[in-house]
Amino acid sequence: MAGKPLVGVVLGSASDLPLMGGAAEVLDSFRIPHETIISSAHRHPERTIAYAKAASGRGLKVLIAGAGMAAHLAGVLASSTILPVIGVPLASGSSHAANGLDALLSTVQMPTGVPVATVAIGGAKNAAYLALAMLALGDPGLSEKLEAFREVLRLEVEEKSRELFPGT
Ligand code: RP5
Repeated sequence: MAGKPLVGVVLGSASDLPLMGGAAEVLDSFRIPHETIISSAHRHPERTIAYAKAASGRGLKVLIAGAGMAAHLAGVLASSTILPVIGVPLASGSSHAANGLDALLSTVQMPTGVPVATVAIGGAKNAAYLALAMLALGDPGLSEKLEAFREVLRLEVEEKSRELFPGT
């Protein structure tokens, strides 16, 4: 999406891309400029910290971090910026033994004062919707679009109920 990015999506590895594509998809559908980079809390902590430190000055408003296994990416980003950081735990990597529970706990269990807003395992789309809700606080146009989107969800529920259970 063209324009100065407002949302930075950080992937712990190129192997996370297929699991995180939903975030860009949602941001694109609301025409929110965003960028994606690959970094790593463990393989390249310096790059991760430098990205987080520069983020606010570059105009980014929210960071989304997707990582699997011992997923400290979102936490390391949060250590180095006061921008809101949304963590997406992923069921990824060479070991599927924990099905993403390892990443969930690594992402969500942050020390007091340095929060990571953690979504569900594989919740890339919801990370983007949460980022949109944050951006909408200062953007009435986006706020209206989100309201309209929620109305579509409500109508879909009613429609599905009518279709499967006539008269409801
Ligand atoms: C994590 O380890 C990454 O976020 C990825 O989910 C997982 C495996 O990475 P690769 O070995 O596929 O690069 O740091």
